[in-house]
Amino acid sequence: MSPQAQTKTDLDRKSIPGVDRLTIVANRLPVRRVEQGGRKRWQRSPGGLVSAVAPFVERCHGSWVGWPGYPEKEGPALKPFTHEDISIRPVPLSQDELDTFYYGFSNATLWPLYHDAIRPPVFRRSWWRAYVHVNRRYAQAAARAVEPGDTVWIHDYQLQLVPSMLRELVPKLRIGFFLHIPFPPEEIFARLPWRTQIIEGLLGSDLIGFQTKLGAQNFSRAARRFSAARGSDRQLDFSGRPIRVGPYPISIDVKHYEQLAASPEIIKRAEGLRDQMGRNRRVILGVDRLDYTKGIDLRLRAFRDVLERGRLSVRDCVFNQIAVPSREQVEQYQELRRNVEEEVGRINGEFSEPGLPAVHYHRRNLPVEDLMAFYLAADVLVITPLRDGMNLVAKEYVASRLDNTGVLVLSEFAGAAHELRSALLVNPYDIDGMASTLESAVRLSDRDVTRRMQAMRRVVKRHDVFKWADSFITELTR
Ligand code: GDG
Repeated sequence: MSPQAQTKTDLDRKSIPGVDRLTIVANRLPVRRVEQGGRKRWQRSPGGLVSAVAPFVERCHGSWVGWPGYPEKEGPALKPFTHEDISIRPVPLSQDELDTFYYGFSNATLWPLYHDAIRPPVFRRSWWRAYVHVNRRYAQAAARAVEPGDTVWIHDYQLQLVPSMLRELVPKLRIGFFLHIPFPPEEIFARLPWRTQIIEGLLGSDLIGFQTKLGAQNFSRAARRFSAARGSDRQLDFSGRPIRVGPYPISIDVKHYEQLAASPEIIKRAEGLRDQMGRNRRVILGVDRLDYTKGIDLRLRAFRDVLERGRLSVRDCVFNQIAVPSREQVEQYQELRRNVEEEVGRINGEFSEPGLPAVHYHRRNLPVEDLMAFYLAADVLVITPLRDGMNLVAKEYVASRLDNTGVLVLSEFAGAAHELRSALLVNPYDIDGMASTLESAVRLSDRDVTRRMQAMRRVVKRHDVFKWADSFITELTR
């Protein structure tokens, strides 16, 4: 049975009480346009959100409102269409809207602000106006897709004004909102010139979900301070309506990753990687979007430290960094790329030996089969974000380690650290601490490795992405 067929069968056994029709509103549609043999067609997009949520929407014959993934061109607008039982409602965005709403306000204002202001957020009034305008367009597209009494689930930081805008357009809706990134502490959120509007936008929901308890608390506190909302960390009252707030940690399609990990083709690719990198060397792996929140530069700095002090050598280990290009139009991302590439060059220049590079740097988006082969080939996965909503890579690595081998080094500032307590937890700002932990990870006894991985696999298997979506929708429709 194919992974997808298996997943569908499992889901068909469940039902969603009280949900006849579900509409998802997200920045992107669940489909992307691909060209095959000179013909363009739509294909289901990969990724956790789509694989978790799409099966629910299919069963309800629901709709998905989002951007199709390319700038609007001159000519007739893309009309709604149906793809695999989901009614697709495209929201076209012009290049100018992408520059101001998406790269500007979403990714140069909100993204850094919500990640502890690791980079200074840029506050520009024209970007804010574009954010309001584009959020209204999403709300209008959603309003056209729904009927009174429907359930709507809105996703992420790009669309925080949509809950209240949509409620104004269609009052009798059940509206849920889920934030995939952290919600910052009150004193950081306080800097945002439009903090009250953002809070009031979110308060249009009936249920607001966050990755962690801390995120939920931060939001409730900010809501009480910057709006007229009153109540506790779990329930607020605003405009005469109750709004529930809580943690709903996202997860992955565990069975899908387990099936990929058992595939002979992927096992063969992993063996090939091991042969190429040297059977006697421990393989250390990092996998991230090339984003300054992910701590790639600090992790490489710690690896250099380990080599400099002679605690490990290129004969003992090799570091692989997969860095997926991301938001390259934003200046802070260009700067990060320069820093990372300089550090890789420096480490290789100082420590590589003929046939034994210290770091392999892959700046590309790999096919999922190749990514899985890296997961299987890696003795140690190093995930060291300075702040991360959850981090699905950590969970995917754990799901793919069917034989309970593999060590996870994980930042305590990733949402995943609240669940994966048996990882080797690190503070990514502490270079000495990270260097020692890297060394321990490479030298950890087999017994310890197995014990830790078994514990983490239990956690990940118990709470997969379907449980996540189910628990949110169940609470929303309660
Ligand atoms: C945001 C939040 C939260 C990575 N490299 C390749 C590749 N990937 C896939 C991974 C994983 C996904 O990308 C990355 O997910 P993360 O969760 O690690 O990070 P963000 O993109 O920052 O996601 C995060 C998430 O939303 C969900 O709520 O966990 O905290 O920041 O699935 O496998 N996939 C392929 N090739 C690659 O080279 N095919």
